[in-house]
Amino acid sequence: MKRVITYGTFDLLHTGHINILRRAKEFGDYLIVAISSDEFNALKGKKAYYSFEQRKLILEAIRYVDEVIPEHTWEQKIRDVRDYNVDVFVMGDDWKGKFDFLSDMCEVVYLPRTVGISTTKIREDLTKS
Ligand code: C2G
Repeated sequence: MKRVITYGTFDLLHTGHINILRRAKEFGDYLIVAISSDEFNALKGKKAYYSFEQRKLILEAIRYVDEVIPEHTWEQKIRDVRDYNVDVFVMGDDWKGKFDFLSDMCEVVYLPRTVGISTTKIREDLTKS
């Protein structure tokens, strides 16, 4: 059982999120998604439209996702990789290089972002329309 993990806010779910979740799952058999708590989002300077509980419910309904856990801090990744026996850590390439410190514990993969879509763009387009 090859175990994959990825992290994110996953607010206002869109095809960019679905693409990375589908592709992350292709690296193994079991995909864990650590979604940012509302408090951690504030640390990231983000205010999600959907609460943590709502984003968790939505992520758990996605066929590629096997388990959803909370992301509370930047530092928890090392512990998560260990405690969840993670084989592959996957993130979009806007994070390229930022998590290479995990490479002595698991495979670290950065995948190209889906161009032209983001939660920010959705918000902006909705505001304009
Ligand atoms: N993503 C993507 N294509 C997009 C938008 C997002 O591939 N058009 C990917 C991002 O690269 C990330 C994941 O989807 O891997 C989740 O994106 P966000 O919800 O914006 O998460 P982020 O704020 O990048 O949080 O500790 C890591 C952080 O929690 C990551």
